[in-house]
Amino acid sequence: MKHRIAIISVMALCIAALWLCGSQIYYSPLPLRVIDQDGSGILSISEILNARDVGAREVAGKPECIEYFWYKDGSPAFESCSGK
Ligand SMILES: [Ca+2]
Repeated sequence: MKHRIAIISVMALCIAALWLCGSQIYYSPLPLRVIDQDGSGILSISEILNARDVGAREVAGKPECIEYFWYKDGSPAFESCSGK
């Protein structure tokens, strides 16, 4: 019985961790290639946790564009233009 409870607890933790990672990626305004900051092709835990740590600001001279920047240092992460 104790083993069953331990297994169920570990499974619940794994599901919660997967849900957290998935929601971080899903709700991030950044594309996966930008979230993968080191370009390794694999998203690390720190990259996933940073995925939503971005702000948005207008781009001077480009009213149709929004620049996403990293909160940690204000450096630009990604620019999205509506293409009008
Ligand atoms: Ca990576």
